[in-house]
Amino acid sequence: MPDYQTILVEQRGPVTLITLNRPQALNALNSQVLAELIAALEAFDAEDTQGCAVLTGSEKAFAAGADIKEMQAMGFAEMYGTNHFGGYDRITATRKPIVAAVAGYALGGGCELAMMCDFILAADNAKFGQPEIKLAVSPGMGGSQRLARAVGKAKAMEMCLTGRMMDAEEAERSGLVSRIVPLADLVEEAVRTATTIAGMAPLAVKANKEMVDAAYETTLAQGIRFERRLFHGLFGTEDQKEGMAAFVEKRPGKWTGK
Ligand code: CO8
Repeated sequence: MPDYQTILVEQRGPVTLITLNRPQALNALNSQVLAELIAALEAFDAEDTQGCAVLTGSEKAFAAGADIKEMQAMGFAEMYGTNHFGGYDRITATRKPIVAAVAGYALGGGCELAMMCDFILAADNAKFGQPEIKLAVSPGMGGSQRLARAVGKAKAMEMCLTGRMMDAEEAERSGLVSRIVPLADLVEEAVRTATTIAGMAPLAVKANKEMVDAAYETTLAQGIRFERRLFHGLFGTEDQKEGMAAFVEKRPGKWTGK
């Protein structure tokens, strides 16, 4: 395992658990965190023994945003010229699923990072917000777009314009998170959920992720056509034959990933 400074990475069976680890800055996301996160996720995506990742932070903060101290002095030329934080697109390019396990603050870039994952499990103390407006800026890593798609325009607009935080209950009610879990169980429950996903046929996992994601990118008719083509395509896999035979023979399937 490479020697990361700002994240911890461990393999729990088929699940890669990545923990943001800058407690002194409430896991604020700086360039080093981004570089290490991308490296860890690319390694995870390429490792055949790993089927699903969990991304988490601490009990107090998943991540309190992009690192304000790092950005403070930057000007337009540096931001635009280096496409600052454009590298986060590489996180959503991960083909295997990533579950965000969010406890405490998920603010600004932290909320945006959680929303880049495939779904969010929230601890009962989780708080989500896009408070960038209080710094006289705006979301810059997809927050205005993903939050609006997740919770609708009214809540997204209010949160972006006022910086108001949403607690776990409201986040679940609004569709931002899939479920609320007691804080003490959060990481174990996320790893359990990720283990379930990792136990599915790998090509079907990738196809399911890709088609749900397509719902955000296409019209309904295009999305349905895309789903049907992928569904048809899965009938060309060995695992489809095995999965259906296993059902008929009343036994668990054994996947080859082919
Ligand atoms: N960046 C840098 N340091 C931070 C950040 C941050 N986002 N958040 C907290 N810290 C640091 C604090 O400065 C403090 O450090 P120190 O002890 O050296 O003073 C330490 O973490 C602990 O923080 P607090 O003392 O403030 O802890 P509290 O429990 O009192 O408050 C809060 C917790 C409410 C979370 C508070 O820390 C806070 O409001 N943080 C900032 C939240 C915020 O504004 N986030 C948005 C940042 S901007 C952003 O994310 C833009 C994303 C898009 C970028 C795209 C670029 C292209």
